[in-house]
Amino acid sequence: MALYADSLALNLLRKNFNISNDDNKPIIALAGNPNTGKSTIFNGLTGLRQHTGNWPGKTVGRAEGYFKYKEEEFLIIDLPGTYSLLANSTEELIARDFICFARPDLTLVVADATNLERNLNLVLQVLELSTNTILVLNLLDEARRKGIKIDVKKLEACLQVPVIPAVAREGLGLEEIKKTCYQISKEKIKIKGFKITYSREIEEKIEELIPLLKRKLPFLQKRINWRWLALRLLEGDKTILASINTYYPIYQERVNIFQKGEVQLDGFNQVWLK
Ligand SMILES: Nc1nc2c(ncn2[C@@H]2O[C@H](COP(=O)(O)OP(=O)(O)O)[C@@H](O)[C@H]2O)c(=O)[nH]1
Ligand SMILES: [Mg+2]
Repeated sequence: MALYADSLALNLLRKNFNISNDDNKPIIALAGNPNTGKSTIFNGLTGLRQHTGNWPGKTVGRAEGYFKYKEEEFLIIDLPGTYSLLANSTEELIARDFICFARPDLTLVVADATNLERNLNLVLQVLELSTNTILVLNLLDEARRKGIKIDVKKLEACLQVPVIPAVAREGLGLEEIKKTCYQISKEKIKIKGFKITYSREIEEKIEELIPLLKRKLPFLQKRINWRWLALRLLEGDKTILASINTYYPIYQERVNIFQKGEVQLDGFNQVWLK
């Protein structure tokens, strides 16, 4: 019963993102830096089974579609191309809020294999928010042409997520993407996901903050990654509280205690809490 109520609540919340998913298909978010081949992958997976429009209330384009593997059908949403999830632009805000609040079952992050170092920034940020992440290493033909060799197994071991090599323009890797989505959502294979450990000072603050957040914002239990939320607050990110207000409007009073500074988190974020 609780589970049923939870899925109803989640479906209701997902309507904010224009998602109708009353038949509870697994939802896949497609993230990545611009020009990594995200649209090529999206088109390759969905074919003609797609629909385009704008994100609600925004002039940013949005595409959603379906793909099937065996008997299972997946709903895939193409997020705006971004370099980070820090909510510094409308695109970043959309991508972050989608992963944080619409809670996709899986996030596929597409990375440009010719520029892995830069692309890993977003991969790590997505992983920090949700371990249900798969890395698609695209443009491998370009990488090969440039003499770049990537040890996929090693990368997989480091990040502790599935890494799928792809040349999307030639359709290579798409079958593996579908199969991996299926295995993870259907066979409930757990993705461990690399966890960044910060300096002792920051880790102590996180430890201190999490119980306080759980106490003050109990409605977010099982609905948010507490460690990630603590990190955002420690870095003084105001946009996350605004987004919680947007997606959980009936709890605004509780969120406001942080905004008004009634609850002191001290240290890093004193400045903006005042
Ligand atoms: N060489 C090569 N080009 C690709 C590959 N995947 C996509 N592209 C090309 O890269 C460009 C950007 O792709 P697009 O899907 O629009 O990227 P997006 O901005 O991430 O959506 C297009 O010209 C694609 O044809 C690939 O695996 N190899
Ligand atoms: Mg695109």
